[in-house]
Amino acid sequence: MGPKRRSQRNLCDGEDVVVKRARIEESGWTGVNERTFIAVKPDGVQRRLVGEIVRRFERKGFKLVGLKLMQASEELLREHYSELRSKPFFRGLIAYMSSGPIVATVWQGLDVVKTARKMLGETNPADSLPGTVRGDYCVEVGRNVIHGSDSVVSAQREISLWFRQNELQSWEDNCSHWIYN
Ligand code: D4T
Repeated sequence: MGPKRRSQRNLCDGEDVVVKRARIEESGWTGVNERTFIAVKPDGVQRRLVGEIVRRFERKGFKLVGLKLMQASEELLREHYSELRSKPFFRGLIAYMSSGPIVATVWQGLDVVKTARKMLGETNPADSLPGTVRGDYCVEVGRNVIHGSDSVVSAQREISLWFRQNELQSWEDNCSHWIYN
């Protein structure tokens, strides 16, 4: 398969079809329109942490624009973690991430990428402060409950990988003037 065709494929449901991927509009992803990809990993779903994690992002003031419970294919996960493919933990990571359903979400707001990473904590839960998701709810790096994009560019790539364009909602936030001045 040539690179062009591959880049047009949507891997989020394993279908080998050309579909509209979530559109990346550089100018629309700045300021209060910045978006990030947050996923509750299989251990987070099994341990009933979905509600708690969504609650934290809602209460912070971020806007939910995409959410779905899904079984990620190995192909999608290999693409998502492609930068880590040479790491010794890669196979185990793919097995863990495909071991059960994931809750994939997209959140929008000012500095949401950076802030979400702080709310998640460090990759290794032992380095994560109490009050962060990983600091409060997990112990080991290989079961660290949650994923969050590490940059705006990664967020754009990940959102377009995991979501179709019509799965992301634009909705009027009636309390935005209580969150932003
Ligand atoms: P993710 O991408 O899951 O949010 O994690 P981070 O962004 O915080 O960290 P990462 O990309 O370096 O690691 C991805 C994923 O691999 C697992 N992992 C990581 C692991 O099992 N063993 C390891 O030694 C490391 C470094 C955990 C997260």
